[in-house]
Amino acid sequence: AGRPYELLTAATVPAYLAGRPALASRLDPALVTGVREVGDGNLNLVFVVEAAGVPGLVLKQSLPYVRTDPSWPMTPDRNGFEARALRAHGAVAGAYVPAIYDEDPGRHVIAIEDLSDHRVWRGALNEGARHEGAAADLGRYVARAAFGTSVFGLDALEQKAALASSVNAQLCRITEDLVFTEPYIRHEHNRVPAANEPDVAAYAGDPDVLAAVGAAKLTFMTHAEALIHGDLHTGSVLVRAEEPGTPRSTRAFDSEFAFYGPVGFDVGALWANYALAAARALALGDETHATWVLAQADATWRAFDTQFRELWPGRADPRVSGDAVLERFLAKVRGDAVAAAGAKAARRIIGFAKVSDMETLPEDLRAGAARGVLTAARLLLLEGPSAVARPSGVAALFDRVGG
Ligand code: SR1
Ligand code: MG
Repeated sequence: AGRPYELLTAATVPAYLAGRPALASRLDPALVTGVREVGDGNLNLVFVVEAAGVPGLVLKQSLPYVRTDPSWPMTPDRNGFEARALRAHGAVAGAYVPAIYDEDPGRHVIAIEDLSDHRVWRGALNEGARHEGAAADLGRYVARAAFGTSVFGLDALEQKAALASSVNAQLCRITEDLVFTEPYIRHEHNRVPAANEPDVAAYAGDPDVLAAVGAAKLTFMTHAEALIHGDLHTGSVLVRAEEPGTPRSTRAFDSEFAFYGPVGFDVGALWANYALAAARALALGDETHATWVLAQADATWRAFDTQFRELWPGRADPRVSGDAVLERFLAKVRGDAVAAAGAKAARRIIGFAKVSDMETLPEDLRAGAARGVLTAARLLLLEGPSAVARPSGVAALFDRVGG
């Protein structure tokens, strides 16, 4: 067990601010008008600090256990990884992440930019809202973070030092278990409505699915390409639509799972969550929204591809890394993304961490939506290479699922 530390409450936050010089100089504790605890994820405490006449800020504190299951211990050091990722991604993709103001390793607190004028994308998608440009922004975010933290953007010695200090073993273990293992074995974390039990048995019992998931797990565990976000679902994205006088903004937050891993894992996480949002919309009979959501898969990919190609001429070591290397790398990312998308979609149906896209559907619609997601996951895992060759990628697969 780690050293005990004091958890914050809304009442103790102003005194905490006063004791942190980096924060007190930014936000005078006397100006604080309110503190709200808004954490709705599986892991952390999140406090929005509001102030009179000056920008507020957000404090995020790691609990030493899983918030949604306090009997499950979890290293609070994880927000050190988040701090490192916010700084590294902020340096190369600053438009797409919250600014970080302070890191307190003793109490496992980070202070970040208040983005209360944004909303969590998952909730917006669930309501049928369409944030144009967000999917492309995320493609650019993944590309800039991937290029800038890899051997393409860093000197080889610098990149190895960054990699060594970003080994996030305990959080990676969670993904290895929850995404790539538990849905395929009998496990107490798994929870499936009775109506979907045959669907899950067919999916998880298919040896081809298992082989594809095993290969994707190996990729996740061994391909240290770049400092990736590591948990880039739509609940880890804040969006603000463009309005007169206010530009569009898209920010990836909650990067505590960041580590040097396969770039395709981040792209695939987005695709999986578009699939979940689309399955919800289809279940509710909103084909227009489902079609829009699925089109976001191509939007993310095209923006990723374009941004990465734009960065390529600036690569650190072009001596033997010509354009053929670029083409091979992009094809690999796409293949890895398809497999990751399959695994990430299925885990939300079978495993520990469910998503509101499915959970807030009326009971009678949930089983059909979950079945659709599993069918899509299977197609993604089994038809990976041929699926990615098709121009409309994931959307084509969903056309088949829908039809
Ligand atoms: C115990 S953590 C469960 C999940 O929450 C995070 O958002 C990750 O997706 C993780 O797998
Ligand atoms: Mg999270």
